[in-house]
Amino acid sequence: RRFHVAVVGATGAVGETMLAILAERNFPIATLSLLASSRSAGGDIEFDGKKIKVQDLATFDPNGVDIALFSAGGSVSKEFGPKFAAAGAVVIDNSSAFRYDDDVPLVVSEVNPEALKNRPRGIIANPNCSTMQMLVALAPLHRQYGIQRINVATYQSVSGGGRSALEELGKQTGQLLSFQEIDPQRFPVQIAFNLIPHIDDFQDNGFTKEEMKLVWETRKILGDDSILVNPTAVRVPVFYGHSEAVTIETRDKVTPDAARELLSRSPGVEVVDKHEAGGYPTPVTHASGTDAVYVGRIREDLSHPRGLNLWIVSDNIRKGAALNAVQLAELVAAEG
Ligand code: A2P
Ligand code: 11C
Repeated sequence: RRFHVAVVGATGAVGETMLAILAERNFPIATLSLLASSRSAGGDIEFDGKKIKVQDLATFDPNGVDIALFSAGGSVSKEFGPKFAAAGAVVIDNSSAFRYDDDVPLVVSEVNPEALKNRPRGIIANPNCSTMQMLVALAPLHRQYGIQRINVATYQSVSGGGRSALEELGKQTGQLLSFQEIDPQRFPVQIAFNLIPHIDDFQDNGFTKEEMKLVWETRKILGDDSILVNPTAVRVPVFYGHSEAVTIETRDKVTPDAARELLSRSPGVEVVDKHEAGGYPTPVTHASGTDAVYVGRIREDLSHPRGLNLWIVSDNIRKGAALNAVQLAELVAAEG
């Protein structure tokens, strides 16, 4: 069977990668509707060698759509996601609009694929990129050794902020290298040659929403509200690929060798962990433009008898967003 697929936010950084991945993986498409705002409606996007016109989401009739991939921001998802679902589509939503609703499954394809079958509202939520890559690597360790606590500091690339954020890093870098003034718009302060410990809105508890997503989403996806997560989320001047320095404390001791062995046979994970120059993953040398979650720098926590350190790197636009959304669409398609 082939499906009528709609991509909402098709002109965005995630949307364009959803299209590339649908084509790469030969998703069984009967018809493809590309939707965005009225600003880009009427333009052409190439898909699998053919030009397709972008349509205005506001005036599009969702009847007949089987699977809709949404990545146009939370407010667009809140308004249009339920309308597409009511018209009969399965909505796979990349925004944070529905992730924490009890009747919306939150699914990482390698971790809890069975959860997507229970979707009373016809909506499946795609996790945030930083949680996604962390759990592809940590879920196998959790199943075998019981993770009790996670300390994580993220190093998140600007592409997480969409096309305008990519442009701002490029522009500021050029301006600063030619001794010009910069004028931060998309980030609160200078991002080129800088680090910003602030992603998404501040919460009452002093954490940012990006940090709290790591807490809320980890518990929901692993189905274990007892897991303690202590996050710090930092934006770094990298274009593509998020990195994470993670320390886990487990119920049962896991040695670095056992962790390397388990992770090297876990789906979606690649271990890159040689103790030599370049023997570890980085966003540029490994992650950018690829599908795996790379894990390196696996070593014992010197300060805790059941602690383990890991360095986890992945392309936030691919596994962190577009690829997982397409993998969820493949699971839905397999239902028939
Ligand atoms: P558009 O190109 O018409 O603005 P990014 O995350 O890279 O900034 O991309 C955001 C995506 O969401 C784009 O495809 C953008 O379309 C789309 N989008 C933003 N606002 C709306 C809206 N109100 N209706 C439909 N699509 C929207
Ligand atoms: C970032 N993680 O790197 C964000 C982008 O909740 O889907 C995705 C935000 C989300 O800026």
